[in-house]
Amino acid sequence: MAMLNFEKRYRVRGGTLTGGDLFDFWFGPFYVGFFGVTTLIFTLLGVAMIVYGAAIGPTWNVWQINIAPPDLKYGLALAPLKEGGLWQIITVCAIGAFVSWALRQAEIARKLGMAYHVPIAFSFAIFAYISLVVIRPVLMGAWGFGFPYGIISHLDWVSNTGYQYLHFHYNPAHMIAITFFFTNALALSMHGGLILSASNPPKGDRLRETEYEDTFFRDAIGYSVGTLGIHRLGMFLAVSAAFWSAVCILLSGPFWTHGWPEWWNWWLNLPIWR
Ligand code: UQ1
Repeated sequence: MAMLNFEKRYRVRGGTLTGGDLFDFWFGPFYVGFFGVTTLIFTLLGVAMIVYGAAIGPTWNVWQINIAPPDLKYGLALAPLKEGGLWQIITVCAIGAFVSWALRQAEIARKLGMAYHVPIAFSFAIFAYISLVVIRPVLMGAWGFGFPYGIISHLDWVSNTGYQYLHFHYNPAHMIAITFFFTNALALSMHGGLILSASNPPKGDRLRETEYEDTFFRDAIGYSVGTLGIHRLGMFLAVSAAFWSAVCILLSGPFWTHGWPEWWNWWLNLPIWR
């Protein structure tokens, strides 16, 4: 791939978080960096363990392949490889790869003199994953509370875990998370639609400037959040969706063991009804 003419200007040494000049170069269009190498190592190792887990399992059907966490009897100890040990290694590799990727994003941002919004946003997704496979299992005393790695099996885990709390939709943090996910989709569809409608005109027609975007929403709802504001709103909504997802599962078990519908009894128990 030909290097874009402006790339040369931005391909500068330095800005690395560790390792100095080690791996401070590009491979084709990709920045390598220390954390590019660690991402690659963790990913290759993790994928190899997944393939090994599939190979010693009963099926090659991609929907049914399942690598389960250790039995609850192992608590927070290391388990034998074929009894959840693979799951533990894969989890370490996944976290290593995700964190490496975030740090690589941070190094690229530093090189370009940009702020850290991208790695910060990504870190919320990492936090949500770590909540499921590390923080909640540790709080509950066993790695067996982590979710299994498999397409169908992780869906079954979500369903089973939900039913353990009778009706997960009564979890207030789950309600907040869903509201953020839906509002995020609404905001992105409005933003994507607005930008395309103004800046991607049919052949022969002219492009409409930013003022048109503001005016559209002022005409429609009397308010425009602004061209910078919509991106602040977008990041807030997306990051909040991931954050409250993590909160809703961390509450379930470590801090609330009954059915979630029961949680709402606080309302019926208010002294104002007596
Ligand atoms: C908006 O007001 C705006 O500013 C002009 C955008 O920037 C291009 C947008 O993308 C959107 C979607 C809006 C409208 C959003 C709200 C919350 C009023």
